[in-house]
Amino acid sequence: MKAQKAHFITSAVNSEGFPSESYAEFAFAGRSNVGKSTLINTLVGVPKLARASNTPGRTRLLNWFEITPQKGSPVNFVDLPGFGYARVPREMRDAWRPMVEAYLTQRKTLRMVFVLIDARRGAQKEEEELLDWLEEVEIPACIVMTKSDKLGKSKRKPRAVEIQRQLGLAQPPILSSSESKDGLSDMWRIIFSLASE
Ligand SMILES: Nc1nc2c(ncn2[C@@H]2O[C@H](COP(=O)(O)OP(=O)(O)OP(=O)(O)O)[C@@H](O)[C@H]2O)c(=O)[nH]1
Ligand SMILES: [Mg+2]
Repeated sequence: MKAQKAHFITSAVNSEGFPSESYAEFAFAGRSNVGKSTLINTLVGVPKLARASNTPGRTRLLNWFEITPQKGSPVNFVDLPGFGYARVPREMRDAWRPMVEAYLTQRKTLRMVFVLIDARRGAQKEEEELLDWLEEVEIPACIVMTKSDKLGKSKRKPRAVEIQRQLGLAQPPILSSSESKDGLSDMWRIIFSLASE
């Protein structure tokens, strides 16, 4: 799936900087280096839309992108700052939670949070806490296991089932890869169905 048009809207650190609510919005959350920015770029088919890098902690702001798919109405994607990177200064780490929670609770156009988990690392305390909190505040979440290309083919499905059990999910997580493009069509299906509600 290639978007017809995609552009960066703005970055923000707090609600004063949020752009006005417009199209249905989808946020990408997860540990630093899990592949949030890369997944956005791969979904959209524009390699350098969101800045991806080998340096964890790269995305420290909330970044909005407007995506116009070939069919259907435009949507916004939000690249959230990553958590769990030890070398980020303490004040940055402490700022993460209020910044992200303010966004997630205030945004009326938010339809779903894709919570990314590295297929090899699995879910740790931080991911479990984020998922518990999202459930508590009734924000729909969808788990995506990234970098599935780094697992052998025969290990992928069993790993997804393992994480499903660990997190008590109704369905197994989506297995995604920016290399093989696995999982992207499943994600688009979810995005389109929620955007058109
Ligand atoms: N093999 C493989 N590598 C990936 C995949 N997705 C991301 N990567 C690599 O993982 C690294 C981190 O990716 P980013 O997209 O920058 O991660 P991020 O979650 O945005 O990180 P922060 O901005 O620090 O929170 C980069 O070197 C990517 O090339 C994938 O599906 N497969
Ligand atoms: Mg990033």
